[in-house]
Amino acid sequence: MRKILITGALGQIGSELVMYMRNIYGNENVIASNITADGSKKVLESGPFEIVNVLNPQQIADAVNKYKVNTIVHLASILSAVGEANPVAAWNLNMGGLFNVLEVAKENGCSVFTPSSIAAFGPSTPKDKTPQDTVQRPSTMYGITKVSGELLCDYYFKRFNVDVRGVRFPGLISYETLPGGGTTDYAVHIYYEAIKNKKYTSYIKEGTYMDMMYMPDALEAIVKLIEADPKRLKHRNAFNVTSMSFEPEEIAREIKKHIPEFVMDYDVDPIRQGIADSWPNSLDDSAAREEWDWNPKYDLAAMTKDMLEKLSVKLGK
Ligand code: AKB
Repeated sequence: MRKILITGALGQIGSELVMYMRNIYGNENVIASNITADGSKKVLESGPFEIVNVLNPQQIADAVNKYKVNTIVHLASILSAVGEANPVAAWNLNMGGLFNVLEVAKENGCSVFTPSSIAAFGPSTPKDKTPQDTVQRPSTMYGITKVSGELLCDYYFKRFNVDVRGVRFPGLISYETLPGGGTTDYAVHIYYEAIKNKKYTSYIKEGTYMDMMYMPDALEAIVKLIEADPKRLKHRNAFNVTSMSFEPEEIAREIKKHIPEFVMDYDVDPIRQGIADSWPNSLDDSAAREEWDWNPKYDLAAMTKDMLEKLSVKLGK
């Protein structure tokens, strides 16, 4: 039976992953942890919760020992835009946290899942249908921590046989918890503003394509890869995964089908635009499809319909 510790459990992915995993593995077998107890009541009240600062290895080890954890899902991380505003904090948290998790996993025989990102690619990477194995020279601190993290995960598997798995997530779109300072966040904010004010000012320029994914597909990807037959995995870490690639005009057009009065204009943020310009337009995720049957369900139209329905209820509109 899996006993799973999730770090960063009150963040955008964590707050949904905890509930998704509790449903599959049982409430008592999924231990949520976070640096503060500030966030989703559902997560805090439906099963075990521990305060864990991933920069404190003893706190990770204590939670692992207390609950006899055998699987760690490590999500605590600083995203791209916040990382550019504070590169030192991004390096310290993203590298220090991952290192501590891998060490605790090695000492306690745990397997690990941790996400990388499309940010692990850079301006010299092929932009369209970016291959699984290609040039990785990112130009952001967040991206540098993601490539370094991919290498560190490979190292712990090859050197210490720690079963570390992961995907390169694109921008994740969800309605439960807001993302915390990424470049792709516009594709979440646009839905909130469409419902609240019927207008949105995009900080990302027209014509900028980035990969995106709806949260239900992301949650399924995590569990599918954790449960995948290791004999089939040639890559193990840092699988390209994607569901859709669009630019701001396309998401606005899709929203207009449901809210005809919706209008969008632009006030481009040079920092986040620069980050977006350094990332791929679209990924080739065939390795994930071949090795563990990755097969997302939501495209832009299906996601937009669901997001608008769910958010209207949440925002009481
Ligand atoms: C970000 O925009 O920083 C994240 C990511 C793509 O990793 N959403």
